[in-house]
Amino acid sequence: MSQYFLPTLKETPSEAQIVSHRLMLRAGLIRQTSAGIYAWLPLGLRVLRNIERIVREEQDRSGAQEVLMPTIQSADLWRESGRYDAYGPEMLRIKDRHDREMLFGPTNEEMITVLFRDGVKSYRDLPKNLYHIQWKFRDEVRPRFGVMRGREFLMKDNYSFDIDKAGAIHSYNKMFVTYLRTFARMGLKAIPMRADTGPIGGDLSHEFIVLAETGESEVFCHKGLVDKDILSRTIDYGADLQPIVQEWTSLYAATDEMHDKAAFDAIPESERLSARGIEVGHIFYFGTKYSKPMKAIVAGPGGEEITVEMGSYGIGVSRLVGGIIEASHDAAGIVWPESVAPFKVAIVNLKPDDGAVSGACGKLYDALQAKGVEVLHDDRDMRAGGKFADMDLIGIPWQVIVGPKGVAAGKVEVKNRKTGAREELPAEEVVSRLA
Ligand code: P5A
Repeated sequence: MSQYFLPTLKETPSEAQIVSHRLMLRAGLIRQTSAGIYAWLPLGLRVLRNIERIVREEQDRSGAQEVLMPTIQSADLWRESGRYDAYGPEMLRIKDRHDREMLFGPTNEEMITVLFRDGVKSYRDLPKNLYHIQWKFRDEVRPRFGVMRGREFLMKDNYSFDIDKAGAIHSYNKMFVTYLRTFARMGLKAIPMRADTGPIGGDLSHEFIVLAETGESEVFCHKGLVDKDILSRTIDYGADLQPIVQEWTSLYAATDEMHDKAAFDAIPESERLSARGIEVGHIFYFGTKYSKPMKAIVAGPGGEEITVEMGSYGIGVSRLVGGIIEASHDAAGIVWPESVAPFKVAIVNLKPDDGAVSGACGKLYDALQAKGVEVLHDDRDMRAGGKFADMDLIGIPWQVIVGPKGVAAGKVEVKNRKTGAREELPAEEVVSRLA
């Protein structure tokens, strides 16, 4: 840590209105560079990458294939679908040196449709599901709450192509289940709720909502969904996923745009929940909205022309960093779930100028690293109180506290950030315990 770029703040930044934004600034995860645009500092970037990794692993597991499309797109591409004029002031429109109209992509339905159209000609090549993890720009009217509603933000977006509606619904269900798994792995309870389709289009859509008082969305659901275990078991993606989707959609859950007051009021009052939440993911089935005007057509078994059925699926990767903090923090700071934590273990060196203590810390550091455990060593020359406060603020799941008395007795103290539980352990046991 004496060498790490970790500019923590003692004061609460006045511009931050919600706890995750305050903690992200205080813990040195991000810095704002323009309204709604952020630089990721080393600690924050590690969390962002961990979230990305989980998203990627679950996409790959579902059978989706990763591509990488550019951030800059041509206006003509969007004229093909008719969305160039429809999108409005949220789109950042730019001109290149030849006066050609370009834009910073707010989403990629058009671009992927062209890639598909040029690459797939026969029904035999279907289904296809392509994803990428790429920066988007939306010139939001009110960028706020840090990375929660940014103007530039990282999204995982994927796009499914099927021969018919039944196939497209299967792809939709697959992503529905993939999202349940993805968010569960991040320690989040994200509830699928019927949602409005807005500028993306279509008539079937779910938002994945993490309940939080500071959330921007107003939502209504059956309490049974909150208590329900988000599934984390292995899923056979080839199998019929309808029963799992059914399990989640048979109880009432909707965002305010789709809210059906009469249906909600029919639920016994003690089982109704109206709350606020954070939209961490959003999935859409929109059929031929893009494939028809853009002529994404394949040849069917008899040579007939088939316009492909599509869906698109988004996860707010950068928003999730804030969302996870909203769901997991206490008065002292962030409490990272292990799966996304920037480091799993932090060694708190209470006396860096004491050779025996620093020697013990160095040995522990090397041993943990050799076992593949991500570890941070607080070797800074400052008083213990400040170190403990910083460590709780940045939220590393396990703290190993090493001081002169313990070292003399061959012992260290291990503290769990989440529970606060402390345990004295022989130094040589720490590695096997934490690895
Ligand atoms: C689905 C993927 C789409 O754009 N097209 C491709 C579809 N959906 S969406 O709902 O508009 O966005 C997907 C997710 O991106 C996150 N998100 C944001 N995160 C931070 N700042 C923003 N301004 C922002 N806008 C959207 C959300 O998590 C959303 O669910």
